[in-house]
Amino acid sequence: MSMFFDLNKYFVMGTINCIRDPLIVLEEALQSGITMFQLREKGKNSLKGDEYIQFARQCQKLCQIYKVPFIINDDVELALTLNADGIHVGQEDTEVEKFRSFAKGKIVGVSVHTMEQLELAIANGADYAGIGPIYETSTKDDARAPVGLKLLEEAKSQYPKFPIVAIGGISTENSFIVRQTGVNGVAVISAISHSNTINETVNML
Ligand code: 3NM
Repeated sequence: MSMFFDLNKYFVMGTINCIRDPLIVLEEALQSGITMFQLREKGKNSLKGDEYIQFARQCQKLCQIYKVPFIINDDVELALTLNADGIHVGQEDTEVEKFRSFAKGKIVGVSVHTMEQLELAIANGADYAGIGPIYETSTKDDARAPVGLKLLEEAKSQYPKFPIVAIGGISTENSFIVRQTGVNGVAVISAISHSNTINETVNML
């Protein structure tokens, strides 16, 4: 059993996604009521080495103050070093079982893009799945073609009790229709990290 988590408003971010100071962005998001945070420090100009680790520690400290689960994308080693609340992995980083065996009680999330991948993630012991991209997104360089709302509906009808979060191109304008599929929450990068009125944005998601 992993710790309690709530996918409702899941903020995903790395330093390169932010126009303002990323720690200020994160704190405003936490104050505004995000229910989960994932550090996704990826891409050109992202922090490396010690700077990355120090930044991760600062994010973790903020999440602890607001009692919001701190999840690390991809980096199993850092997640274990920092004793993060969980890890999120993609289809390429098949570390689910590995992390699971090292870290009982941690949250394990997996990105999936098809029903087959969802089935496998559940069989491998994932705690939740991220399904996407729902809409076009320019945030992820290697994003696939949008899967649309259909896959969310199918996932929820086949596995009604399995926690699912939608990701990719979700905004304050479309989150209502995404939620109508019955998903447990929406995950966003740019909707929050590019917002100048984070409180309003988080409320509207
Ligand atoms: N994963 P935005 S789409 C990180 O399809 C990520 O698994 C995706 O950024 C997937 O909210 C995506 O700015 C990018 O569209 C989400």
